[in-house]
Amino acid sequence: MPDGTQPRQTNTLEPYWMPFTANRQFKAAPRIMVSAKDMHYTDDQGRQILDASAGMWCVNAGHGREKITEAIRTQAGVMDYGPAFQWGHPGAFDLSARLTNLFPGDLDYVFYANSGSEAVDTALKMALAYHQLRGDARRTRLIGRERGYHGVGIGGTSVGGISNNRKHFGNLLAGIDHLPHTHNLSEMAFSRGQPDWGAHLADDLERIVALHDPSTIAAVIVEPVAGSTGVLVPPKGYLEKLRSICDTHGILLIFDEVITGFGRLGDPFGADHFGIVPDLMTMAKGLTNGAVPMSAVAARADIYDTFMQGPPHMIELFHGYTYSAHPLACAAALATLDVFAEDDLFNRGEALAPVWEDAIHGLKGLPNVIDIRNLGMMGAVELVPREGAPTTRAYDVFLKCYEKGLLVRQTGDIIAMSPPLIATEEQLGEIMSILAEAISETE
Ligand code: PXG
Repeated sequence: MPDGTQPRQTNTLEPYWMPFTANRQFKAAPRIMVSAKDMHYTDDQGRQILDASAGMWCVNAGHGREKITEAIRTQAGVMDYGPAFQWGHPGAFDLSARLTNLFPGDLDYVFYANSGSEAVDTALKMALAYHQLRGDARRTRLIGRERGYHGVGIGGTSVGGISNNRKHFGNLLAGIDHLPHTHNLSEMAFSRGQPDWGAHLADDLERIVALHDPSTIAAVIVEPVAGSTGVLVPPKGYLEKLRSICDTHGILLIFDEVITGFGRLGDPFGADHFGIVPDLMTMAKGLTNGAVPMSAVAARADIYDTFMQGPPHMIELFHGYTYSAHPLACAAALATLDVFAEDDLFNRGEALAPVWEDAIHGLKGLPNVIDIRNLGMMGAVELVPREGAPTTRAYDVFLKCYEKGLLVRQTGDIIAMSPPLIATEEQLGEIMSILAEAISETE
C-alpha cells in the first residue's frame, strides 16, 4: 500500500503541477532554489542568485530575517493553530491594533485571509454586503480595470483585466465592467515616476457610471500601481479623479495593495504615497515578509459600523477562512513590523527610490528597449516583441539573467523588478549591469 513516503513516479519533478508555469519547459530545464539569505537565493547548483524581485514582490525586508524566523518558531511551539470563528488568540488582536495604527485615514478595522486572491474576494463581498445592509441592494456592479491583476478567485478573475487569466474560465461573474488601462507608449514612454499625461483616463469612470447608472455600482477596484502586468504607474491626478468620481456617486473605492503595500513605494501603503484613502484596502505578500501566507482587508470605520447593527448574537459577516489570523502568520506579521521599524525600511525605500530610478533609466538606449518605468522601488523594462513570437524575447532575457545570477520577473515582453528594501546601492547597480548584459546579448 502506498503510504506517502515514496515517490510514485520515477521522474520526481513530474507530479508537481506548477502554478503559472510552463510545466513542460520548466521540467526539462528546472530552476530550483534551495536556500535564501538577505538579498540572495542559492540554487541547487550552489550558485548565488541576486534577488531583484523580492521573491514574488513579497520579501520586502530581505530573506531569512532571524527575528521573523524566531517568532514563527516560538509561536509554533506555544500554539500551532487556533480556531478563527468564535475564538481568538492574542496575536490576532495585537497585530490588528498595530496594523490599524499604520493604516491611513479611518481604515480602523482589519479582516484576515491567506492570499491576495482571498483578500480581493473578501473586499468585493464586503462591498456588496455593505450596500445591501444600507438598503441599497441594487448596487451590485463591480468595476475593475484592463490589465489589472486581482488574483485568481472567481471575483478577482472577473474584475481582473488580463486576457490570458480570464479566457479559459467561462463567463465569470456577471455585472462587471472595466476601466481602460493607463498605459500609452506614445504618450508616456520613459517617464520617470508618474507620467504627466493620462489623468483624463479616469473620466471613463463617468462614462461607465452614466451607462449603468450610479445606483447599480457597488465598487471600483484598482491597484494603485498595476504590478503583475508590468508596473503601470498611474498618471499624475488619475487616482485623485477616481476617488472624487467614486465619492460623487456613492461608489466604494478599493485599493488592491497586495504589491504596493509594506514599503514598496517608500511609504507604508500606496494610499499614503498618493495621499488618497480608499474605502477598502487589500494587502498580502509583504505583510509577513512572505514567510507565512497571510493577507488582510482594511476597512473604514463606517463600513464596519454598517455591519454592527443587527442583534448582537448574530454573526455580522458570513465570511472567513479556517486560517484567518493563523497564529504563525500573526507572529510573522508582528515580527515583520518590528523588522521594518528597526531597519527603518519605509524610509529606506523612499531614500533608495531616486537611486533606483537613475539606475533603471540608465538602460535607455539598449537594443529593443521601448520603455522604462518606475515608482518607489518598483520598475519595469519593456522590450519590443519579436515578430510573430511575442513574450519570447523577454523570456530569453529572464533566462540569461538567471544564468548570470539574477532573479527578475517576466510578464509578456516586460521585465519587472522589485528588489528587497534592504538592497545596497551597489546591489542596485549590480542588478542593472547584469540586466543590461542580458538585454544586449539577446537577439
Ligand atoms: N492582487 C494583486 C495586486 C496582486 O499582485 C494578488 C492580488 C493575488 O495574490 P495571491 O497571494 O493570491 O497570489 C496579487 C498577486 C508577478 C506576480 O510576478 C504577481 C502576483 C503573484 C505572483 C506573481 O507579477 N500578484
